Amino acid sequence: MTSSAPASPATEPIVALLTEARQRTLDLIAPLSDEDLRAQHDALMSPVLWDLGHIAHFEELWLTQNLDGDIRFAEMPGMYNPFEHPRRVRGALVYPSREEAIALMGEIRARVLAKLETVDFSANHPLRRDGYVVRMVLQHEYQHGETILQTLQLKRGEPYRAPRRYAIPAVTRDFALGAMVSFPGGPVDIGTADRGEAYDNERPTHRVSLRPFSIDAAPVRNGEFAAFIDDGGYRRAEFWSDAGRAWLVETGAQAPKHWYRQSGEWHSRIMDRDGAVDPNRPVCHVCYHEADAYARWAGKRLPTEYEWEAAASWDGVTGRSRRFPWGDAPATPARANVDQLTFDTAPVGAYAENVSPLGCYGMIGDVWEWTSSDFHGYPGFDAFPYPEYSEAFFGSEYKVLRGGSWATRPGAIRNTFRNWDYPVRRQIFSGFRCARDD
Ligand code: AVJ
Ligand code: FE
Repeated sequence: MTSSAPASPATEPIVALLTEARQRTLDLIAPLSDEDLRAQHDALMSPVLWDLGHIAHFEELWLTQNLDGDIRFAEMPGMYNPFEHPRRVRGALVYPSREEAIALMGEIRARVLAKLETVDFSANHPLRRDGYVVRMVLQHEYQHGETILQTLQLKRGEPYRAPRRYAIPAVTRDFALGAMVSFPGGPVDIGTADRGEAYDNERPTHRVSLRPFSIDAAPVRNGEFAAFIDDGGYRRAEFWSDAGRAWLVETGAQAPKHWYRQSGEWHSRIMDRDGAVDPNRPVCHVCYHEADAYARWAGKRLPTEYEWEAAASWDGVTGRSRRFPWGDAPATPARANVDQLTFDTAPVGAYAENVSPLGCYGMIGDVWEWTSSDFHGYPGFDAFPYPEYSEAFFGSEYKVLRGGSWATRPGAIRNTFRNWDYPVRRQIFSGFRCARDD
């Protein structure tokens, strides 16, 4: 291959971000055998080779084919189109070898980098302006990294062994069990007008008026959740909604996913680490119904996504919303338990900066938090740049989750970010905190 011209000053940071995103993807899969990459480990998850091919083809679609002119496809045709091939059938597709998959990712990337040399990101084009489309592709790779980690937690055979780890800081702040903070009610700005990185479902900013409420100062912890179980939480119908009871009957669940009893103690396996659950870490791998039942047991309820966002972002002193609980500075592994490489939740209070103006700890990182809200477009929602990212999923069958998890990359989380899943799902790194009316 002939060497290309050096990147222009405008594309240099973008190239560095793309390179870093790819390095992380390759680091995550490095410990996996060829069989691990090809297998469908769970009906809910794709073979990792599917994610790899999909990452590459999505990038090719948006950063070569759709970069100028009309958008020809929203998702690429062929085996890596998620709508043509739903997850449960992806195990039956014919995949390239690991070497071929990685080579294809590299070939597409080389073409993308060559193309980016010629792109004018200052142009008044909604896809290119401020580099939006590149950040969309970056976030897509970040999100599939979290998806791959969900698969690895579920993987068959030998547990996944992490390639390297970030250390979790020591706990320096104490949050009393069950402590709540009060929001006085009144108008708050929800969502964002940002067009540089936000998804369409985060826009537009809109002012809502909230009634006074209290919200847990920390996510619900394993020790608290164990108390719910010990109190017959999974057996007492009064705590469960109709749909929750149906889920209980169907699954026979008695504890969060990956928990098991050993000599009278709760243990869990997180990747390749097996041991007693830490009572001070946020509970993880619970579905919406479990969160909802716990809240009822505790005499509380789940927050709406507006309440959640107000508690994470609203600065009553300045009367404006922050991008992150600590301010507008980006998420980093020092500020919050994000970026995958802790490979676990962290004890509450380990990230001293990770507190919102209202006094809520850990709203970014550790676990996605279930809210009581269905996933809908905000008033004035405008699908951009493709309806298959958000709009295709609007409706009452999905619940919104907020705040990202330990497995979320910093570039793919902020106070306004909205995730969604079915209320029965617990393959995601999901927990919750409770609220109540004041
Ligand atoms: C936002 C996490 C629900 O994984 O289905 C990845 C992200 N969209 N590729 C998903 C996504 C297209 C999406 N979630
Ligand atoms: Fe995707």
